[in-house]
Amino acid sequence: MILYDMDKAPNPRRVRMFLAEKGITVAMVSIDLPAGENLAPGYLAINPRGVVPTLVLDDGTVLDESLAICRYFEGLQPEPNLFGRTPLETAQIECWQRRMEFDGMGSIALAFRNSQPAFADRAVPGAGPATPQIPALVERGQMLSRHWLDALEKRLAQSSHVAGDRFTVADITAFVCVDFAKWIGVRAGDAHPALRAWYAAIKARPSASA
Ligand SMILES: N[C@@H](CCC(=O)N[C@@H](CS)C(=O)NCC(=O)O)C(=O)O
Repeated sequence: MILYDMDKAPNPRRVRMFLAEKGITVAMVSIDLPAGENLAPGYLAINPRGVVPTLVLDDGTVLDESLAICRYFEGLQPEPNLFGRTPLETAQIECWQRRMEFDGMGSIALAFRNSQPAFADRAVPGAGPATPQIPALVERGQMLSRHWLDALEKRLAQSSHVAGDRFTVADITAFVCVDFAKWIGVRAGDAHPALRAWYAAIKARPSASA
């Protein structure tokens, strides 16, 4: 199998971190997003959406969503468990994972994609229709990202990890988003002591540098 990757992009980083936590090694091919390699015919033949990460299995099956790829590996290798053991825990982890993805990643991406000159006419990632940037969405994305960061602080003041008392996929998404938020100038500060302590603990894990 081959994992199509890009070292600086947040979504592929989630998958690399997940694999590192599992101790799974996969052959990787790096796609040069700044050079537009994801929109070139060669890559579009693999993933017509033109996004990374993409996992191609040995039989040619394509998985092109970060969390779907992580779930596939969780099924192949259940330990260490990162998606939940009981119906309730699995549902709770799903809640927090989604909150990190939609409230965090979604808001940060809104500000990032609508502000960078490199994304003029490509405010939505991938090979979809031309999408002009809307400057007002930068401010909205930053405001929502700050709100997400404050909500994460409240959560981590009550809970050692994002979804409960142990490390899960929700921590991976949250950690990657905290780093991604720096790209739009949104950072944890003095008002986020619990978040900063959690961040330091996650950063100390070997998977954080995957
Ligand atoms: N929902 C997808 C999002 C994938 C995505 O947006 N990937 C970005 C990199 S983080 C990308 O491929 N961007 C291509 C572009 O900028 O056109 C996932 O979680 O895998």
